Amino acid sequence: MKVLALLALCVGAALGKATRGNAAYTYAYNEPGMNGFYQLFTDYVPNLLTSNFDNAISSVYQTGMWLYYENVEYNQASGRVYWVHGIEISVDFPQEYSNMCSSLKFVGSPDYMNVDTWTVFEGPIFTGSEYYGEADAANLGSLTDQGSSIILTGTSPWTFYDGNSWTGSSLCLYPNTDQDTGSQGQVLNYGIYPDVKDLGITDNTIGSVRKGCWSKNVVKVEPLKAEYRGRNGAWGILEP
Ligand SMILES: [Ca+2]
Ligand SMILES: [Ca+2]
Repeated sequence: MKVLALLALCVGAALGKATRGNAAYTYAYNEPGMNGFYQLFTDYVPNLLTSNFDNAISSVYQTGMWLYYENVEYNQASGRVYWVHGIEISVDFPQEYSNMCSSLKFVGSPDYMNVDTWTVFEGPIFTGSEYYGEADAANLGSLTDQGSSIILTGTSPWTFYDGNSWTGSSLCLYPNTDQDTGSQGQVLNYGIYPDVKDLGITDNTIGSVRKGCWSKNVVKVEPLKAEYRGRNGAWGILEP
């Protein structure tokens, strides 16, 4: 039994990232205006029942980018997703959108702010499992030819290819859809792409990723629709 438990722990760790600094944290409250009970989260939580906080979150105070999912396992079953990014940003979720979160995770480096990273998600609107990188990748492991949405952090562009080992058709994405500036002048940059089909990428075809822009196809997109945008952060609701 002990071996089994340990094994489960290792697999779980591989499915998420654990923060070791202040790059990503969220205080989640069960009442609006950062009132009531709260919990501090710094890691991925695939099921908030385990934290005794399922369908409880009404407001948050956070740094970095966090995704809040209506269902467990990052919406293994289809549902809403809230995205929130910023530096010491507070968000009151609207009444009708409160008390729905059943899993959550952060996006980007676990260690430092604004590191050059890319994350490819299995489903659109950042759902399902993910593949995370801070460097070139000749394939995306189990998510090779599975990617349906992408988030970039930091300042570097990345080239995405439909073949393994940087072959096939390609395009460049920049982390330029969103930018936050903190009170000390810290900056966070994001490229938030909820559906690869909107970028001209065929769904489930991403085979490799390379740092820098190595393609003549450079994607330009409209800013992501947000519920709120301010100097130090923004947030929005994505519906499946
Ligand atoms: Ca829920
Ligand atoms: Ca997919």
